[in-house]
Amino acid sequence: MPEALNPQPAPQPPAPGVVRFYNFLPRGDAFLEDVLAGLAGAQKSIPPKYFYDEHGCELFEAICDLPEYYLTRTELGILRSQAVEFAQFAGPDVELIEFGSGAQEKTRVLVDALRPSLYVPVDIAGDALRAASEKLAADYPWLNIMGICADYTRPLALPEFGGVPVRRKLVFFPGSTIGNFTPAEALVFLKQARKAAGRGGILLIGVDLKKDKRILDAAYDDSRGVTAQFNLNLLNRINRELGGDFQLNRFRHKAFYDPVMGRVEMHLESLYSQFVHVSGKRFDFRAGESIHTEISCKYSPEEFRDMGRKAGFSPERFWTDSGQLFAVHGMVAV
Ligand code: AVI
Repeated sequence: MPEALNPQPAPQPPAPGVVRFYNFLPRGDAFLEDVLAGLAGAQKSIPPKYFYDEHGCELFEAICDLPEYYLTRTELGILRSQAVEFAQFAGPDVELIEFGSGAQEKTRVLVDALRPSLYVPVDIAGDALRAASEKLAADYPWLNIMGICADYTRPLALPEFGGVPVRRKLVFFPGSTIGNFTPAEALVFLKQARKAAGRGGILLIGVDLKKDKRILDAAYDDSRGVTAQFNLNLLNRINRELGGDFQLNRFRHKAFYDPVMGRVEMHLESLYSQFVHVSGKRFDFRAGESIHTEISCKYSPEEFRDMGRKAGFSPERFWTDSGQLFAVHGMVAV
């Protein structure tokens, strides 16, 4: 056969994606202010967002692999098995916004399924955000990425990326991180997510379900002590970054599910009567007194749908695993 005189041009590889980063972390030392204010309260407390220094991020990754910590693998299982449905639900030309993007393992499932026009990861841990986004860009060279280093528990206006087709925004908030807010804070966050999604946009959110106390107690106080290290690392971070003198062996990790409140509480309990300094200020502890470091609220499907409605969403889809341990809600902004 003679060769065709007018051969078709070879298919072109997709254009390379553009990767940009923005830093919206406030100047000044919010960490110091929050720690000093938290330790001065009647119930001492420190916000859980400060767990995530470099070592804290590594410890959290290790928690996600623990046999007792069912949340990550269960949610990943739901995402993998429903990826085609998510793509139908979202449609083409999606801007995928992810709050608390972390290691971006779950993101990859959505990027494969949705092939979004733009991916916008938002995370407080700037170095980890950059490293994970650069890895993602290497694996998906066509993907446009706009990384935002920010504290998304505060109001945040995302910059326009421009130049890419966007028909719909999809806000992805996996991992049941919503549980680390009080219900009142969660509602504020959901209203912000509603704004970020815009009318007709989608919220795809992972929410841990209420369940047997024994399963939850073990998930937050694992037999290898990784969650204990994660909790105690907060004191190390204070020592290093804020001139603290906590002695880690004088505190213990304490975590339990309170079925009445529907939440896990994590504390660092003082083993002795003692005092510590942070940035030159003295704080006294009674033996048994604790620093409250985290709540992890669990929601029944209906409780969470109600909260979504209050925030301006129409709850339309609900996916769970065979053991009904974890839920993924699909809600549309109205
Ligand atoms: C990030 N967040 C959803 C985790 C949780 O389950 O509340 C943090 C965590 N704390 C202890 N183990 C994991």
